[in-house]
Amino acid sequence: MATVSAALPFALEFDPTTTALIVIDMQRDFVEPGGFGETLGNDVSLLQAIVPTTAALIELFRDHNLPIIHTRECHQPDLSDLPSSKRNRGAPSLRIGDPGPMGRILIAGEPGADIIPELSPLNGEIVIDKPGKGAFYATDLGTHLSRLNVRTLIFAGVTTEVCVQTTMREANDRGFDSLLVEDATESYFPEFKAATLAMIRAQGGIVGWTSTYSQLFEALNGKP
Ligand code: TIU
Repeated sequence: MATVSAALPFALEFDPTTTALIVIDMQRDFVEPGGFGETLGNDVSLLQAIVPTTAALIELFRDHNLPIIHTRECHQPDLSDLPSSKRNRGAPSLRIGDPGPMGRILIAGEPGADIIPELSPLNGEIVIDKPGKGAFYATDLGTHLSRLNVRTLIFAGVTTEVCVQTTMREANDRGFDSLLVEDATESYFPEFKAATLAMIRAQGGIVGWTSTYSQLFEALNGKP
């Protein structure tokens, strides 16, 4: 067993052999200019700050030979998995499926839907394409986690209050213990990130735990 002693709202004890890392939607469409995030009116440069810590977190799991799952929010080229409510919401400069500078916005197989090169999955790591904000909805994520006997999920990625929080809540309802790594997640809205971290930890960890990367590192490797 390992313990993240400084996790909030209290120490998280977990078994590393039944733990996986899930990196949510670190795609060019959210992190780079010209993609989905920017068409929604966001300053995507804010998200770039977490890339080095997220890369270190992925390396930590690779070093321990623990499962790593990468997700990508994207849709089929024929848009058959895109509800009209999602396509038509708001007033983006480009809608999902429209051609943009990184290919069609949020479409599987287009350059914009790729994970950013700094965090590219290695062969053997699981990549889940998901049509929703939550990674369990309409995917085989649950099947992978049962096959791997995973009980604890460590979360990273973007955006904190949208796809990360939605997936963490889905995981919570399915009986997983979940910890979000604070410096490996980001939002276009700093106040929403802060609120999400507070919500997760509130009421005795109603959704799960939070910690920093170095606190998790210490739990897996001992003090540096
Ligand atoms: N818009 C926003 O903050 N997020 C998303 O649309 N998707 C994810 O969070 N991945």
